[in-house]
Amino acid sequence: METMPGDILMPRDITLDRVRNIGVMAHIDAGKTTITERVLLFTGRIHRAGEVHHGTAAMDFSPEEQAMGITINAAATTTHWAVREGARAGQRHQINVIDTPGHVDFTMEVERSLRVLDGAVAVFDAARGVEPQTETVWRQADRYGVARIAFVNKVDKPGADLAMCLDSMRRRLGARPVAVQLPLDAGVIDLVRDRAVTYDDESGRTFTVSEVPASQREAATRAREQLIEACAECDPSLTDAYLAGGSGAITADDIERALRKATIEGRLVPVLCGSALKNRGIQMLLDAIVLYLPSPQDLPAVEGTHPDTGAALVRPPRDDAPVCALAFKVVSDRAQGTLTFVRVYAGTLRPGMTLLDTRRGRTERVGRLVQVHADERTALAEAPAGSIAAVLGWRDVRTGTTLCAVDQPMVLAGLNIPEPMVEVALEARTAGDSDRMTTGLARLAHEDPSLHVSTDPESGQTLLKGMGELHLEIVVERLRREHRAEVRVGEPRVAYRETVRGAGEATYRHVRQEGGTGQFAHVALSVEPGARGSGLVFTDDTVGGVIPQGYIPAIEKGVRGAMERGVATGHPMVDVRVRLLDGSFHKVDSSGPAFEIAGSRAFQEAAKAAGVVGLEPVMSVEVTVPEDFVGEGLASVQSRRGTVRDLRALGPLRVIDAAVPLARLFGYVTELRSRTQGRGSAVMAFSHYDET
Ligand SMILES: Nc1nc2c(ncn2[C@@H]2O[C@H](COP(=O)(O)OP(=O)(O)OP(=O)(O)O)[C@@H](O)[C@H]2O)c(=O)[nH]1
Ligand SMILES: [Mg+2]
Repeated sequence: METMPGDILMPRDITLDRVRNIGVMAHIDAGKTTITERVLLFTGRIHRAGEVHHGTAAMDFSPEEQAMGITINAAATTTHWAVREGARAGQRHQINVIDTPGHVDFTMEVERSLRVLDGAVAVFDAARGVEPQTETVWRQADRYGVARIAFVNKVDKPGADLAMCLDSMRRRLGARPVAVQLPLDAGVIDLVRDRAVTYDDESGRTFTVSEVPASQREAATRAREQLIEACAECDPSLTDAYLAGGSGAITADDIERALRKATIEGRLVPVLCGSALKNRGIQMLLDAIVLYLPSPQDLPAVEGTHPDTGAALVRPPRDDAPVCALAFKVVSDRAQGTLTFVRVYAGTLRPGMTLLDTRRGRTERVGRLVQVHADERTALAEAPAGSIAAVLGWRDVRTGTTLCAVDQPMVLAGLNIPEPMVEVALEARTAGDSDRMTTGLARLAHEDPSLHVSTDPESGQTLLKGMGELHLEIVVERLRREHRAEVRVGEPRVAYRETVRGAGEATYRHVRQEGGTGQFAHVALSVEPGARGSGLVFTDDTVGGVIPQGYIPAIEKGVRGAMERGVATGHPMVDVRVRLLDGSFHKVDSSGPAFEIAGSRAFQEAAKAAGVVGLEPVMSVEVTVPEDFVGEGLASVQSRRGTVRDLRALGPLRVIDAAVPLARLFGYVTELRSRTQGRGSAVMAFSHYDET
């Protein structure tokens, strides 16, 4: 659905300090989509909240999401909110929200969202606290410096425990959480304003403010002291007032100001609580998004480099600056064409404008510009600095590409692409299916950089690599539904890789003399292990121009190609540092291709000298079983080469934290259920690569 002119949004009707670009992130099932749905409801963006478990949530709009009741794609929306009291009372703020998936297989969606967002709401299940994928998304947010507030959801559930949640955030995330609310039966205690907020009915639309009930007075006073102390510690301007007059000398506005600063600096995480399903706590969550999370203006000017010179550049988030935007998501739809989501860091995007695609060195025209709400689009006259918008019709712009003013080029850091961990072989049913499979896969891989398509050199089969079984299943389903390609799918296998164990050196001379033309390239290089996840780090340490600069990229290309093919196990090699040490060239016979061959061969020999080891993904698995089934739970982990790291009680349940190789996890959940009469459950997240 698309609303056309007439609805064109007015340019910059909201100043930059009133914009919030936020994500909702958590472990699977914490309630992110339910919260986002309520946010839309209480801000008047939608008039009836859909439920995830009925397949009617606006944000989970794809047929696969509706059928499975989980989020697969990061979905964007925009809404508005004004806080009712305090220093910002009555100011209309624009909140751009991205609801992210929690399932480990869709970690790419979280990665790309956090890359462009300024703040996030981290959601916790009140009865579970930090879960394995919470740790992953928390680290992703750390990596991109995204400020966070926490929402402890599902306080209506038996076993809900705010103190346990705070404690697990401290222990497992190394975070510094500070409660700004305590749960009540039908509402919360607002610690900032020291009062109770109780909802009038189930709809959650209206609530009554009253004194903190006597039974909670002591707990509320203690929690409020802790909140004020935490604020005073982070804000020197409050410290003096606090030391002189105690907490009585600190006003609600003081607390809000100090908390905002501490949250933006990443020193504190304000913690709210509520129940999205029961419509509790959403208005105060919206207030907290406005009050504590940063606007684009609160962040440092965006940093990048000049594409040709590599010189460092910064650009302020101003509407009149030269445009600089990052493409972070591509969605292709057969009916509607390609939609490219961009975060505008500087300048103003307008339809008709020509921008430079810094990856391809080509220009792209901005055709139609839209604001996206789930699967609806509204035409935009412009997208100013700090906004998130989408461009229709770019076919070749890839995720992670910087688009900028043609005469003021600037490249931003791209995004981290997770390594695929599982692969399957695909076989098209008919020749027609084969063609449709090829085009379909190309489109799907263009949307999703965590999906890799290749051809097995031996069998000629199409290999599909991705983050997990579910990820690949969804791709096959979309091939069938969107691209009408029927395929047979092989058994899932782990995508192994290799790396070097130690350091090694090698020299290779590539010399050919055939007829009149010769080939000459001579390369000496060293390899050593690199940090996990670093891929290839290549440096040129040669001196005195022994190899002309123009041949260095060819050597690196040769090394990269050899890594992709693998040196010893046939699996791709990762995480090595390569230094080019020495070499020589011939004025006539040397060429790029000759140096590429020499680079590749020298690398293979150096890697063999260093010692090659296989690597396999290991997952953190959290197994939850009733107390009587602890033995079965432990046995299920041990029988799959797992290591138990921790065993703890969670009310009447026992939680086993284990590390288990992914290769041994296919079919695990089904086995666990049958061993525990259906009462055990397991969730997992990527942990690390281990030697095979
Ligand atoms: N009891 C209770 N259940 C809730 C609450 N919020 C959400 N749920 C339920 O929890 C389930 C998961 O909710 P979702 O909103 O889909 O969770 P999510 O975090 O978006 O999950 P993914 O996107 O798949 O990672 C649904 O059945 C919700 O109805 C709550 O406050 N209390
Ligand atoms: Mg969801």
